[in-house]
Amino acid sequence: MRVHDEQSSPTHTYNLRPGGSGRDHERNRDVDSESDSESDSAATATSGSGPGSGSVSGSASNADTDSNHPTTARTMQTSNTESSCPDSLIVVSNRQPYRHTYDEGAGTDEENGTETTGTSDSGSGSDSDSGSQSRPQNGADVGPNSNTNPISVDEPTGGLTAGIDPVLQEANGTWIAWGDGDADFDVTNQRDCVRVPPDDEAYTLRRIDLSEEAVDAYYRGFSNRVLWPLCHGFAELVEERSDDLEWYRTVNERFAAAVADHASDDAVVWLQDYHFALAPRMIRQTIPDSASIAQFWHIPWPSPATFDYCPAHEEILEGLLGNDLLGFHVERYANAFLDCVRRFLPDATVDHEQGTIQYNGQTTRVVATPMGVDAASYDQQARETDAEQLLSLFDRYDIPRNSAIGLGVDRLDYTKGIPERLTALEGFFAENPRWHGDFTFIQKATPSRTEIPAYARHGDIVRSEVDRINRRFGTDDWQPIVYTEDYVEHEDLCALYRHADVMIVSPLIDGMNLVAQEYVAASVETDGTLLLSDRAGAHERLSSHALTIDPTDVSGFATAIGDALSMTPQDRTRRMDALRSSVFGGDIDDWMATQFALLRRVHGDGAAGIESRERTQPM
Ligand code: GDG
Repeated sequence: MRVHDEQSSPTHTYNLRPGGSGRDHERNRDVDSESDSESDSAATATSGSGPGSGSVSGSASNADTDSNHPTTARTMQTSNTESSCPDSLIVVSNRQPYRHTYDEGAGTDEENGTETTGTSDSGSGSDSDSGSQSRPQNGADVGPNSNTNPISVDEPTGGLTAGIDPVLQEANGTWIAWGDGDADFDVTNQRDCVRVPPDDEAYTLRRIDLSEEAVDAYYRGFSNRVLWPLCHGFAELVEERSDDLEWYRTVNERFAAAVADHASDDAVVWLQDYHFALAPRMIRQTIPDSASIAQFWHIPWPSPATFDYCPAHEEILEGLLGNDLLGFHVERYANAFLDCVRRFLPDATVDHEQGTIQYNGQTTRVVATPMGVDAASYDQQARETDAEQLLSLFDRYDIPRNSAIGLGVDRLDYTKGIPERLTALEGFFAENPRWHGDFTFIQKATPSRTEIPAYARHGDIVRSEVDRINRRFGTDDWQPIVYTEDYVEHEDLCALYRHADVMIVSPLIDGMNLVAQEYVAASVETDGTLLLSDRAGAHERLSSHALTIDPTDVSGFATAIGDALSMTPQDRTRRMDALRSSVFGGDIDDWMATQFALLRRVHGDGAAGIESRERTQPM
């Protein structure tokens, strides 16, 4: 079965927009001390030459886009001045979709600590660590400051960022994100806005300028030293530093204030992830009642016993209950959230069956909507791989050409179960000498949050384990584990996915895990096998035809590697066909369409329009 052949190219129209807003763009306030509230037209004059298209004007003549939209109830309104920031759909994320940087040699990438020449990892787009895979557009001219180097623009090429970008282009909406590029504020207007994409301006990117201190405390502090470990059940790794929570509040306030700047009566605000747990309530207090607020929480939600360790846990819950809609990947996280509200906010009315919470006169609907990947594009990219490309990858990594391939692709994060995977591989090689030289495992590990001690320690453990195992089994001609922290180009990643005989996805816990789905989408020969941890959100979608592993059961894990390698071709294909049906049947476009369908219901009818709790899509 060739599932991909049955997929039509995704030309979804998202019937989200509630109509043109005609709101004047008077700024309520601007907490960004660096920027002021100059008029839009004055702001438009910023930067005569800019990146990509060579223009950074706030020109917003996209009414035509809307007129092509078959399901829009009201005609989309062109922004009322050149640099007005349009309304209706407002996306808020930590990571921005486009980043402007000066071409003056490589810098250090915030998210992965590696040198960057315009690529930023990886995936979801909701986080610096899981942001867009980006590719640089070639540089334009200079910004208005003294730096005369050309400017490059990273643009999204994968993951959530790439999924949302065309929707915002269609909706002429607004995206609010941290501006982390060194040229970012040299191309924005005086309201910190720039029209994007650079070569086809369609929506407004509003950048939030954060000081190094703010980033360290909000992002590397409360977000990733407290919320990340807690939500993943690693309470022992929580590191509380004195100012981090206060900075987290401050940064949430700044994003909330930016939302208020752009929110019309019928705005739909869609926040991404755990960097913004407090913002929804702040936003609710400042934007019109008729506007809707939704959030997708991309990581797990912990049990009440674990969440009890969270500083300001009531404040966090109250913040999130500013949302009309709160989404998780899977039911168990949604349920855990409901459990936490019941336990820590006794005044809230929690209806587990309906998935609703009444608190402070507001209803929040909690849903589980598993996220998919852009399956068609992984399929297509994989098909474009040629033999030469594969051979050059074998040569690059010094892999014997006849070797079977195993693959792992992860951020270097303690949740991803890489040490456990290495131990299982060691067990496999110890028990199966006949595979020495004939099976090579490639581990791509993307350094992440390296300034945080728990991550630095984890990276050291992984690297030393790889060395130890390679010393134990390696020969002059063969290393059992090829380990790389280098960024792998999208095309090469798809080639590796396509040709990997075994893909190992073994997190100790994972909100979803996109890599598992990407592998399946790129397995165009249907001859690979997925080993999948029962603790990944993806397991709920893919368990029936992946080989399930408990990542901590080293011996069972090692056996499963052997089972995968010795599986009959028929069994492999049967399983992979079924996996591909799942992955193509619930791709990123389906997920987006689901989000917007839910948003519309919340926006239009409130909780009254919702009959029952949204269930995780069955396989
Ligand atoms: C969070 C949640 C949830 C990695 N290295 C390279 C590269 N990648 C890409 C992969 C994939 C992405 O990074 C990783 O996504 P994951 O979903 O596996 O994990 P997180 O980064 O932890 O994401 C997670 C996700 O948000 C979405 O909600 O699934 O549970 O933790 O897309 O392909 N891509 C390229 N080169 C690399 O070297 N091109």
